[in-house]
Amino acid sequence: MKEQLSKVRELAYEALEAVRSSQELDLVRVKYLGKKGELTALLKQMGKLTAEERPIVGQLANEIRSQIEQMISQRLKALRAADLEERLSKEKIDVTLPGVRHKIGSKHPLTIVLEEVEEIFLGLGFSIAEGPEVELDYYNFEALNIPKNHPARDTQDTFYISETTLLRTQTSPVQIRVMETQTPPIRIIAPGRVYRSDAVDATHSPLFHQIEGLVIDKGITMGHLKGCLEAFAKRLYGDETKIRLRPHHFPFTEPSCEIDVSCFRCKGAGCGMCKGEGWIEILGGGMVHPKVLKTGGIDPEIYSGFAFGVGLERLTMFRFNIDDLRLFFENDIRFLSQF
Ligand code: 2NM
Repeated sequence: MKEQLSKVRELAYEALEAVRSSQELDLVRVKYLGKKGELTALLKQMGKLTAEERPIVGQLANEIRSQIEQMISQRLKALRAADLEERLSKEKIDVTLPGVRHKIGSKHPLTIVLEEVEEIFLGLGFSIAEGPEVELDYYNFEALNIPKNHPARDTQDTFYISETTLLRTQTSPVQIRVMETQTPPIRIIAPGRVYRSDAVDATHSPLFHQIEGLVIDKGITMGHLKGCLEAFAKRLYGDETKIRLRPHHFPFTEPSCEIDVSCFRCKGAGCGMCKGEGWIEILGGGMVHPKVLKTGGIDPEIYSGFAFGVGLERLTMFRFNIDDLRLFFENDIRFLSQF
């Protein structure tokens, strides 16, 4: 029996020497020390021994058990150390390797110019107003002195949602909503998406962006309109920029005008960008029609105001020398990544 015990120890030691992982080690532990293990099996045969032999063999068995256990914990330590060593050598990082470059996006050109325009008007004391893109016929047309049967209301030009609602064709309805809820002095710009039922080409899109402005106070004149838009044009296109006003017609302003800026490329001499004119039309404006003021709840006998509108796509095309409006909406990364 003593020899058998020594043999078990010898075999256990050999097996433990051979293990290469903690899982293998566990299997060996169970095989020799487990409930159905070799050592336990031997101890079950102790009944066959004499009374003198039993304590001696029992002590030996206990010694062997603790020797095997000690060996197991030694092996476990060694395996863990080897494990750590291997992980450390594998996970070594070479700080001289080039890094992984994260691609970050850039602002859309329309956003860049919109933010510039907003900054300019905020600097001139304006606030920014917003309103719904799905708008009532009343705010989009009626309140702006565009009565039923006016050509601007043609279903060819406007996306109607129902008899009374539509996609706004301009941001002027925002101005009416502001007139209804605020008392003068009013100084706001209303930037945002507008919709027209147009076919897509290099200069048309059913969705585009407008920035409209409104100033209402006592004693506001066309002179204020000109001074304000001249300051805007100079900040956007440079200090040498000039503007000129040409008579025009809008239903919601009287008098009305179109506003040209001197060509920032040729400084007025005439070039491809201004089609030889020296001037580029970018804005429309005028004095808010007394009927429109009244509809907005403002007394035209006490107050007057000017309003203007500008197309963001057109501004941006001149700003970055872009010749096709479709580029703004196609989301081609080769175009967008240039900004
Ligand atoms: C333009 C041209 C002229 C305009 C008028 C108004 C309102 F609501 F006050 F009457 N808002 N915007 C206006 C006037 C817009 O865009 C070319």
